[in-house]
Amino acid sequence: MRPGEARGRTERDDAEEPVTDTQSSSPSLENLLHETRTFPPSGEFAAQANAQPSLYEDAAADRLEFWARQARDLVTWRTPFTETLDWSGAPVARWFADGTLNAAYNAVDRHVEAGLGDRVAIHFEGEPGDTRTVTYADMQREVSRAANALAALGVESGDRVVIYMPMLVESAVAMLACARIGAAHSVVFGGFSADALRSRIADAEAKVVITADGGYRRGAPSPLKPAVDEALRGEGAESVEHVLVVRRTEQDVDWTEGRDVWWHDVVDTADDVHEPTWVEAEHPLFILYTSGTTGKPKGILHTTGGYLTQAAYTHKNVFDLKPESDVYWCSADIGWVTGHTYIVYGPMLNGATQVMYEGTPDTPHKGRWWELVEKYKVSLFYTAPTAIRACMKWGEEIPAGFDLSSLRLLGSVGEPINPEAWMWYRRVIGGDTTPIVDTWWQTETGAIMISPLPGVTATKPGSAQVPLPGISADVVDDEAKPVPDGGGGYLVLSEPWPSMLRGIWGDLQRFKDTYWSRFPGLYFAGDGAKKDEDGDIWLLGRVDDVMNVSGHRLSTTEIESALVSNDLVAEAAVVGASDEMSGQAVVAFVILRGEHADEASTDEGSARIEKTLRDHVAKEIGPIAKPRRILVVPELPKTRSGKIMRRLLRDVAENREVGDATTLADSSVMNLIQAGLGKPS
Ligand code: 6R9
Repeated sequence: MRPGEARGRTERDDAEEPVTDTQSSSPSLENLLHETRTFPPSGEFAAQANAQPSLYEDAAADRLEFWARQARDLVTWRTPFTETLDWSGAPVARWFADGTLNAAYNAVDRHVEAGLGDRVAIHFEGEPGDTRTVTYADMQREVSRAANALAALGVESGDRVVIYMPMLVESAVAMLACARIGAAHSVVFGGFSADALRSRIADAEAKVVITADGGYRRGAPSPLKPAVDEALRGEGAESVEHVLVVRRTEQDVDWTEGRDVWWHDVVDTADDVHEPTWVEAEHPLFILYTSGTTGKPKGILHTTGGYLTQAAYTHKNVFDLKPESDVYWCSADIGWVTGHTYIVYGPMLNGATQVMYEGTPDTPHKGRWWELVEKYKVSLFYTAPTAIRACMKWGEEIPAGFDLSSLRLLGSVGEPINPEAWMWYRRVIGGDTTPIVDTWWQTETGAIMISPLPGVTATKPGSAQVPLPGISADVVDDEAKPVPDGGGGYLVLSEPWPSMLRGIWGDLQRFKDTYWSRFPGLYFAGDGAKKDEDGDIWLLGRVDDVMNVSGHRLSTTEIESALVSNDLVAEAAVVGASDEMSGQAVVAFVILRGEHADEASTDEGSARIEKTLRDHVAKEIGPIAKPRRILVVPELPKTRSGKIMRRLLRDVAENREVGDATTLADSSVMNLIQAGLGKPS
């Protein structure tokens, strides 16, 4: 198991995990909803907190005025806006639309202009132990050089640049340099395969790809550039004119003359002064691809003014950031939205000092994270439940060996955090005192939406609790009616918010269909939720065909199509089975093509098939998507209309008695499946 940044890290990892044979030990929903422990803020914390109860009152009194005030207070505008929200083109919102600004100027330059140039922006720690300290003045020079270099490579405002990088200072610099010249960045997680990279490059029609020779993972250099070369050899990536390569590991790389350029050749030599391109508030800032319910990833589009406003507002209030004294660390990878909003934009907009760490939490030892907390005196720490659960497994004596007393607030994101993990996090990492903020949000929402406010909310283990001031969220039933306290249903967002997605790149209809058609006028998040007797919201996981493995979104359909693209497979069905460590684990049921069916009859043959298919999925999508188990079956359970009944397969995968199978077209199928797997039907 490789726990990792806030979005987990298992995907870069090929480590086999033991098959979980027992039923998930996670507490049942009923247990969750009877959670009675609460932790009111200490008087001391409340007195110094950025967030005060009046924030809720202000937002309730006039929501739009509230957001306009945040936008004016937290963001510097080149041209002030006069209109807060234009919802006439719903569901595509326009926030602060007649204002102009620049994201990189806001994240970097204005701090230097305010005399804070010597403040550390990033304490970088490489996995091998190399370090680099970057001040805001350094950032300004570096981002300006990179912006000049990109412009010299022909990148213009409105173009797209794909960034495929390890966790390096240059990754943040690259993102900000794009923003500085008005180009949209599209970061593709470094653990994704060449094929996944190619389809994203093609969809975004990127002009430049920024990458590195490699990065350090688990004590060894891990190459990246070869995947870019492979991606660009395939069809669909013709838009790419240049590949800009950061030297990190000094591994040998293939070089395409005229196309490939070294970062140190063109960025380090560029002018360190650059006038930002002032853009309209609705100018695209980035596209980030995420799994949907179909096989094709969605390019989630975010624009500038509203996104920056909510990034800064949430980072300031949810993490209680005091930029003069705090050291903040979000363990996410910049390949995920958490890394965008809570490493690059939120913290830097607020002038924070942060830690950025390249590697894995257990290299060279399982106390590496806590060693870094001690070394940099980290005070605010943000990670994912999957990482917390891994640390629980490693044992509390490991964090106990380090001085964690600098920590004053802990955050969680990516999946529901079970109360046990929440309590462990607070007690072992937080010294029994730190508030814990369990933050619910999505790539699509751009920034945190539901979370306790530290210093204000009495926290409750396992619940994300309340919409932030300015956010309208609710839980509704099938008829879109809000459920009463104690009831369950679907999580919806009922009013537009500044950092909301502005669409799916190139596919307005899919944007409308995916989020706005289930409940007209309401944004459907795809998550099931309950309201407890206090009205607090509990997230219960996805209700669509999206799985959450170690906090990563994976689509069942995407993995199914990867499996079927292999010659061995006739048909495949994928389910997310609950798993103690990773939340969910990918379990695939496959029907082999006739000529291969016999091969699976021996243990050796089925092991070989399983390995071939797991490797195939890793190649098609990335190691994160590798099924934990592959079960060869003679049939798949289908309804009369031909829909696979994944619910029944989930029962099998979780070793439960199979539920109601009466709507199956052929009721004997489940018996056949069970018999083939050696289980009593
Ligand atoms: C930020 C991020 C979004 C999905 C979301 C939900 C799950 C995220 C959560 C949570 C329960 C939390 N999720 N945070 N579930 N409690 N605090 O993770 O974005 O990768 O787009 O995933 O993650 O299911 O719908 P993204």
